[in-house]
Amino acid sequence: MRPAALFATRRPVKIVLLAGGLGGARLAPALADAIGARSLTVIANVGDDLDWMGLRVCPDLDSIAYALAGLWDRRRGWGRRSESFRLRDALSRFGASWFSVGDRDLALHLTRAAHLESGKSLTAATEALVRRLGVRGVRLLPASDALTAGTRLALCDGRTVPFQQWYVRELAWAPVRRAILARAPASRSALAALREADAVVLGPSNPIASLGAILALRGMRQAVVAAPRRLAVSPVVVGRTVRGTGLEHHARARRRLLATVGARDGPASIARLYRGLAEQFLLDGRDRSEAAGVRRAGLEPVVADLLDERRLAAAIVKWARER
Ligand code: FO1
Repeated sequence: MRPAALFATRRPVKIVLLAGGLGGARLAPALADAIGARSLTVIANVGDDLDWMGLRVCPDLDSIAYALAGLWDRRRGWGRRSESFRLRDALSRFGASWFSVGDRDLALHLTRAAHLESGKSLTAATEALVRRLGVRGVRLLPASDALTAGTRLALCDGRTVPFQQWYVRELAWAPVRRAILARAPASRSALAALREADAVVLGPSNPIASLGAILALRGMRQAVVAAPRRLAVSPVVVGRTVRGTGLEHHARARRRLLATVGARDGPASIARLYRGLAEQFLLDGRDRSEAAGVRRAGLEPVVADLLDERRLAAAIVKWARER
């Protein structure tokens, strides 16, 4: 007789990934390939959302949607590939275009506006958009359907500004005193996905502006903690040099925001922010020296290659399947 264990079918593991734009767009497609698209749900930050020319723009949801559809502009780190900016250039004549919306991207924002105008929730609008982009299997959910104002930042110079003004218009140069995160209710779709999850992954995203904004939503933190297994992924690899203006900009924003809670931009310090939320913390092999600090923060360190998405996804799936 054949040994039963060899032929026992493995129950699919349901993973929920909480993420911002850049970290989510890099990891979600690789994770979908590694675990199977139907086993993955992504809950995206909406704290970065803005009202642009009367249209709701959702940078994090959209980056992840484009990435899952194979359309994301990886080099730029936002928006879609093969983009043109004729509208942006035309708008600049009128002195109003620090936020560069691409021509093709605009089609998505207009369609979302029509869905929202017809009474659809952001969850339902996102589902319709993602389907039209050709994404199959993976569910992409906004962290909230009820956000009326996104993240605002109280700057050290005394001003309080919307997140995108600081991040895009001012390139995240101004030191920040405090991030003001919205306390709107978490979306029912996100809470339902978390209830059904076998494993929750706090993605390699900004711990304040992305994950902090998701976790600040009403009901979210309790739903995450109730999940059977929870892993946080370091958003930083200390042992590599960040090159490229886009990545430097992103890292500067993270450093500035971490400083508001007295944290440093390194795995051990970031792990401390996830104490009581995650049980394990995934850090890069180049940052192995931080493992003891991660353990002192109360999380069990797991080492993987964070710069190679395929390997990172494989390490997450291996962790999720461990019992
Ligand atoms: N980021 C920029 O640095 N400059 C832009 O002009 C810009 C425009 C933009 C338009 C649509 C969109 O979905 C995202 C856009 N982003 C832009 C990126 C985005 O605002 C940030 O990367 C995230 O909010 C930070 O997570």
